[in-house]
Amino acid sequence: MYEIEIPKIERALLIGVSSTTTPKGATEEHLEELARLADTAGATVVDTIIQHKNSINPAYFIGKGKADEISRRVKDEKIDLVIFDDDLSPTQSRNLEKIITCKVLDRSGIILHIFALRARSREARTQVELAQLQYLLPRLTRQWTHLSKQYGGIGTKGPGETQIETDRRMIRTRIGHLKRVLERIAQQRETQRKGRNEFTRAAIVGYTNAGKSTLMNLLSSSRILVEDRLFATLDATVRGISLSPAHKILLSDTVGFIRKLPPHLIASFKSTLEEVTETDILLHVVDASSSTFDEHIETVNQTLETLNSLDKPTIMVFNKIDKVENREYILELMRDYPSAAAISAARSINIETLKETIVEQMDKQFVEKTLTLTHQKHQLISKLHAIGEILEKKYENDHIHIRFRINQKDEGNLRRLMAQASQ
Ligand SMILES: Nc1nc2c(ncn2[C@@H]2O[C@H](COP(=O)(O)OP(=O)(O)OP(=O)(O)O)[C@@H](O)[C@H]2O)c(=O)[nH]1
Ligand SMILES: [Mg+2]
Repeated sequence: MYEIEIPKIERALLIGVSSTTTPKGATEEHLEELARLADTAGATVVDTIIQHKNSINPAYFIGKGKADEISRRVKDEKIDLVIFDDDLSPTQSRNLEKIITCKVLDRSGIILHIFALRARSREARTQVELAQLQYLLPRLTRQWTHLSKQYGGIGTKGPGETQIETDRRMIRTRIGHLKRVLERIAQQRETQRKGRNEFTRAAIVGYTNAGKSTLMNLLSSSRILVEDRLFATLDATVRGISLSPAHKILLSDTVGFIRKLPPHLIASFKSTLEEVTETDILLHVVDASSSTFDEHIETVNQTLETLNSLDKPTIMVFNKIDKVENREYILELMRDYPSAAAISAARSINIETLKETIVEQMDKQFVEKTLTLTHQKHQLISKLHAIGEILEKKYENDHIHIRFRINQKDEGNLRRLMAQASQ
């Protein structure tokens, strides 16, 4: 698998830009998050630099003078890596790498690197490699060359071809191959999903590190990896849970979102993210103890919008309330989001309330039906129990009148059952 290399002793310098639209305070918060990303990737942050600039330099992103200053610091302070919080165009990265004589990465580059470090399953590894190669293709400079060795000498240099051209050609071939592999995996997933269609499905979504996997583990008694690091989860996990005899759901936990999640990643993680797009209910988990949680909500909503899932029935779940000292603040939150649940997944606080909220949401998706059966068909009742909740049974002469509730999704099952019974 191809990986963007980070040198062994990774001393990193972080660069952010503030402007009238992004004040210094906001840039500082973004850089704090970038420092966590750098730390997750294994680098040590030496310093952060903020430049105030209202217009972006198309050639260097920051001003040329600033780039020269960074270059001097890289030499003097033995920096191995310069990370920009904003995404650099391929031209900007190439120009900067000419001035700054160490590796230059942007936010997308570092996120891709973390995904590569964390990907375990074959699917996640394939998805990450595809996103990395698509990111790399337009940025290929001399320092990335000799990929041919990595791919076992397939397609060695043709006559008159430069090394960069050879590498580009090989990357394109590899991208084509990875896309085909992912298509096959997507088909398998689709088949698995078909078998689960009759259940109500809920997906836990939210900003990275919000506590999604902690909540999943609590609700389903699983042991998914929980870590105080970004992007602990890259694979989707699905578990069946029973909230009440009539309220069974399939719950999935999946990859977290972050500000400026690279579009290549969203595209290549399509099949994992389908756990989100194919769901009936979303549980949007928010770290209520974060000072920037509004921005997190906004980012998650924007990502859901790109996945065409913003209009799904959503339960807001404010997590980590054990870390919020100001009680008044939580009350205020609940006034702003009256149908939300305020919980602590780690301390198991208010989990029953959350379950009730999910049940209420499910009930909105249920329909009430009545049936009249002859006594001979009373064995149908036990089958009805399996797909719905019986609310009332009335015996009258040789008939039974039944009033029951059924998930709209199960109406197909009901029709099949009735057809069998009338044969
Ligand atoms: N204090 C406190 N910490 C929590 C709570 N819920 C989760 N955490 C901690 O927050 C960190 C992240 O939790 P995870 O469950 O891994 O978060 P996630 O949303 O799955 O994160 P990614 O998979 O990385 O996107 C861990 O250190 C958890 O122990 C909570 O209710 N209170
Ligand atoms: Mg997780």
